[in-house]
Amino acid sequence: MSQELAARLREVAERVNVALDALLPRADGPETRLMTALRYSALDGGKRLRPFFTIEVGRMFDADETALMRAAVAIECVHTYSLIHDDLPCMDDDDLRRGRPTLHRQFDEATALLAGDALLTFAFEILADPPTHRDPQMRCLLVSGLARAAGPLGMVAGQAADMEGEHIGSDLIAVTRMNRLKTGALINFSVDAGALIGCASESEKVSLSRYAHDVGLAFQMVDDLLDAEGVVRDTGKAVHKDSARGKVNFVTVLGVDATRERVGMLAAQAKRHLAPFGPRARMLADAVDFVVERRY
Ligand code: GRG
Repeated sequence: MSQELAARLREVAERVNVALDALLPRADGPETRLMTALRYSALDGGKRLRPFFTIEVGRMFDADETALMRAAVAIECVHTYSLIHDDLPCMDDDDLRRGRPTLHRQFDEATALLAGDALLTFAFEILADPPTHRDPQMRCLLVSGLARAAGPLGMVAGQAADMEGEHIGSDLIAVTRMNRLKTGALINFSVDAGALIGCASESEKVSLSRYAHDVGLAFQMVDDLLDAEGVVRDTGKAVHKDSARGKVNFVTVLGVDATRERVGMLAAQAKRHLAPFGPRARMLADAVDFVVERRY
């Protein structure tokens, strides 16, 4: 990873943590346990890759930093909710996330369910509130864009398809569709939100959305490679889960070598979509290498 990208990722992660800490509700009394749980999951690190995409894309168009940060925080709230719910016993039943006990392990199932619900709904409150953008139309576009990416025709549909793994079999098209929805839709929106807030032109939005499409797929393929070949010390979560549970993913369908080859092709293609932006998109191009080379 280039030193400049490492510094940018660090800067975004630090600023996202500060913004999340300031925005997440605090309460005394009976809700204290829920609020502590929210903070356990939302403030416990993670790469903050989706916020990075929103902020970095927006900065290419000199977009308002407050709008970018609030959108980035909302997207990270939805991402965190999805991880909390995905880890629950009724879904993937995982004990480890980001190198620590999963939320239901640290607290209890009901608290984890509520913390996920709270983060999901809070994301839309953040986007809809006037400080996000002076133009209500822009706030509406952000709300509906995130709802579409995360909802019944987006991430939730992908998760449902993932749970029906045996019906997907080893059909590469079905596996690709499932992952486009489960992981790709939110990554796409994180890029699209930056372009939207930055008032990018229609052709710029299309190029960036194509970039996000390819990065999202490559990201998931690398996730599957890490599940097959990674080590818990690096990933901070259990590995070899999919094969052990009979789940389909890119590696179970294509094998390690062909998956890696496709990651390389997608990475090259993603960078080509950045050509119209020239050196302005240098960090987005470097982020492709980070996605491909990551060990966690
Ligand atoms: C429960 C509705 C619902 C959806 C869950 C995203 C998801 C759908 C499940 C997560 C399972 C998973 C590991 C998917 C693979 C891709 C992915 C989202 C990995 C985690 O994202 P990172 O690596 O996580 O960006 P950090 O910890 O860095 O934030």
